[in-house]
Amino acid sequence: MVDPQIAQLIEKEKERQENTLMMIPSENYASLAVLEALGSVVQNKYAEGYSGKRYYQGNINIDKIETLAIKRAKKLFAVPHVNVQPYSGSPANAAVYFALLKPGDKIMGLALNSGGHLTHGYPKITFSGRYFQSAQYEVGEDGFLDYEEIEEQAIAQRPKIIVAGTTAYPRILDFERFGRIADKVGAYLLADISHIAGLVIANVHPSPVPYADVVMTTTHKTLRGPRGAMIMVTRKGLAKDGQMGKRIDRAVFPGLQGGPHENTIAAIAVALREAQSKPFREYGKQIVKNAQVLARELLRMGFNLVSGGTDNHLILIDLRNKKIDGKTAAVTLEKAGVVVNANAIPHDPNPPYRPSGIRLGTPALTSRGMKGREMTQIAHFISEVIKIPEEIKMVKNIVMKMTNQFPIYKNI
Ligand code: DSN
Repeated sequence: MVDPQIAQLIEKEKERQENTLMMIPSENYASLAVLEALGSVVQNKYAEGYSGKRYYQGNINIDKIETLAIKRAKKLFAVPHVNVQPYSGSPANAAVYFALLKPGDKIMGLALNSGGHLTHGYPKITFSGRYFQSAQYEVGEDGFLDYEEIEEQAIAQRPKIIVAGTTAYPRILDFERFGRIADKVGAYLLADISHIAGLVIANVHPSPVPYADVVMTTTHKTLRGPRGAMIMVTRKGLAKDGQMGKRIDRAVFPGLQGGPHENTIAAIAVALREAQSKPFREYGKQIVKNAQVLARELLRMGFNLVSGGTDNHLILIDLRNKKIDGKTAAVTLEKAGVVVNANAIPHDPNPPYRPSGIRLGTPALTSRGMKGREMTQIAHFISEVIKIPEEIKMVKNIVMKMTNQFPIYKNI
């Protein structure tokens, strides 16, 4: 063995993943076929440029891999232009801004503590809030987006781009409405579907493609591929600017990135092939069914859920009535084998490191084949551990029994 220390740590990570309930809603298990492509010799190759126009020789196979990934993404999402090279979601959003905006232009996105993302214009500390002006919209007291208010804000703020995308919003996004608002104020619409791409494919969340100019997604969340991202230009975007695809490509390379990670791109191609299948669409539907059972049971146990429930893969619990903060709850649950993350709730009075909520989701549990029965049990585990921390050991044992019945690589 070349490196027993790392080998042992990887083995331990495998055991940890097998023996715990992975409920961070942005995480998932990539299939063995995806992992195989990711760990293949393709990673040895430099391929700066694009298929047929590389700055390095030796890309005969790489060109075919990247072309196939693009072809599959175009078909799956019904878009005319795709770039599969972004290293991940943040660089992908940076590339969209770099392509469409000038420094100082205004980005309007959902505030972080309303369930947005740092790259959606979070002020002062992120590139999106430092090199651009930013206007942030928020969810209302009921936890839902208020589209009339968003429209009023857009009219007052006149952003150059509106970002419709979330990381902790449990409800359907009305992309059609976002599209109308963007059109009204002459802004581009970027739909960041990183969390919900798999749900869009499964048809359990409306697609933004008819309404947005650009759609960005990471590839490792509900899409269940490797860690990477794709930027898609829609027909609407191309009709506005025939050069939009080229501008996006130039922003990714040479604007922001160097050599693309072609092993990741090969793994994205594999994930996209998997996502074309009927079982994947069934999987997407089951993610939502599972989340809704979990939400219903948590409500029955006296938990307050932001917005009162969920339409998608995630649930945001407001823990204030349970007299525990999100960080303490997440650390306690981890000891029982239930892995969630502490998360701000809308208008959170607590600081970001010790927020008032936890965020949990069902994409990874659903990949293991779990269904409503297990969701009901898991709601009980969560309630027990938060109510009676002395029960941690007992719950951990039951979690182990449950995870043993659902080996990760049986279904995928
Ligand atoms: N870090 C991702 C998430 O957990 O939602 C967003 O980038």
